[in-house]
Amino acid sequence: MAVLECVIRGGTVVTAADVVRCDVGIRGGRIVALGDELGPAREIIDARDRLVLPGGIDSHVHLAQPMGEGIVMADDFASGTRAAACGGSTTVLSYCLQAKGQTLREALKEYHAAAEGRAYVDHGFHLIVADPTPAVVGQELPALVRDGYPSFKVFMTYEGLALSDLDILRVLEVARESGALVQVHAENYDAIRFLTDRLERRGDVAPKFHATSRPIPVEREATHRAITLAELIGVPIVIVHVSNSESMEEIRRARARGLKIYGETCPQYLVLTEQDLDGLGMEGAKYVCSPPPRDRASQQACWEGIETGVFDLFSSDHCPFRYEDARGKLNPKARSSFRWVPNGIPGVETRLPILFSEGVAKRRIDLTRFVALTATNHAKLYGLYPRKGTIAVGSDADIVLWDPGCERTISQKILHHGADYTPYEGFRVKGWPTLVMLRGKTIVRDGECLGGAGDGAFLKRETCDWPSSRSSITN
Ligand code: DUC
Ligand code: ZN
Ligand code: ZN
Repeated sequence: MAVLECVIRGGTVVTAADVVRCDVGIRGGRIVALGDELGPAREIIDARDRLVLPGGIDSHVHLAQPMGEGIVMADDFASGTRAAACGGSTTVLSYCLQAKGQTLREALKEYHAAAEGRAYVDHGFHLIVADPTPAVVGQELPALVRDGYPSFKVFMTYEGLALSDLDILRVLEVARESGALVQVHAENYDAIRFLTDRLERRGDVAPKFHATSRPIPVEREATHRAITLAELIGVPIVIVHVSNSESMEEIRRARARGLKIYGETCPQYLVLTEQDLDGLGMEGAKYVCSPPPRDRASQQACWEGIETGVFDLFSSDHCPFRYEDARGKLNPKARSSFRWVPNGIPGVETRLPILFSEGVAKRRIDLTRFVALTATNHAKLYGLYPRKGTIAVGSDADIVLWDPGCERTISQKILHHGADYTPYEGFRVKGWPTLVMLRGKTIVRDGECLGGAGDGAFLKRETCDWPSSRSSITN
């Protein structure tokens, strides 16, 4: 057998199924051997006292997305994927937002141009269907699924983005016929508009009223409706960024009826609350995202969803804006109403440390579940498995050495994203990535980014057979 390029020696290898002490042999960017005392190799990496994890997959990331009206996202493909790498994620699935009047192919051309030569980690695109003309839905979408884009996102809220139920049904039907998976942003647009208008009339315009304008029933109703539409068509969907127990209950009830409904939650729903939006002056704008963080009871419910399998996916919903910036959170109109504060917070670099620390170190979940939630299930649902999301012979050598005892305080000073703040400033975590490898190349070592813009490749993804029950993907 030809000499190995690299052996990761003596670590504890974790997959969604097992925790095994063994070496990992790498050649040509792939894992080619798992076993004891592998070698010889050109490079030996000592992994004693380290967990050896599949590279994280963050399937919900917004990068370089045009926001309109003088607002600019804080991360382009370079800074956003560099931050992903430093936080232990080796694949991101980002969004390609169709503008009104634009075809999806035109939109994709722009996003590919933005990513080309800039990405530090591997990446793919979900297609946000914002202008569902008959040609887009009937011709473009099925062709794009075949071309490697087998996932769409539809919005039930936002000016210029919200689709009618009729249009959502049309998109869901194409998904069923083509094998694509549809993500749904479930919030009731008319209810938010009504509540926002009423709050503004009363002069309740501070950032904290963002949460008041989108209470739990707004999310629960839309979740129920999205599931009903999926049930009518007979197609699986993912309810993304779920924030509370009532929406989770809709997912549970749907599954009890035999539907394939997948659930995603995010760090902000585990460790932030509505109180964070109630800071001095405009400080609360730093936490404005949708759905908004809720209360302690909702945090607890989301933890139960992580533990019991309501959630299959743990993603960041990284959607960064600078705070001290007229093109970000503090744009000229933001002080006049929360309505104008851009929605979204950074989180791609802190996703894994927060879940590991709060979940694994505090014994809420075990290591296999951590890997399923942060890597394997993303690969399985979005057409990347087994190339990505696991440590197995034949898989890409996307590997993270994780120090489970390393204690860090999350701070803007140590992060690599393009935002000028982190909503998790001062948050103490236990567990941090010490080495990150992308297809056999070390791109991060001891906090230093060694990778380069252009290391990351575009991933053409496949359609997949949906697991027949959630338990088959979530272990
Ligand atoms: N939805 C997202 O998925 N991300 C940011 C903002 C939003 O509403
Ligand atoms: Zn959304
Ligand atoms: Zn998002």
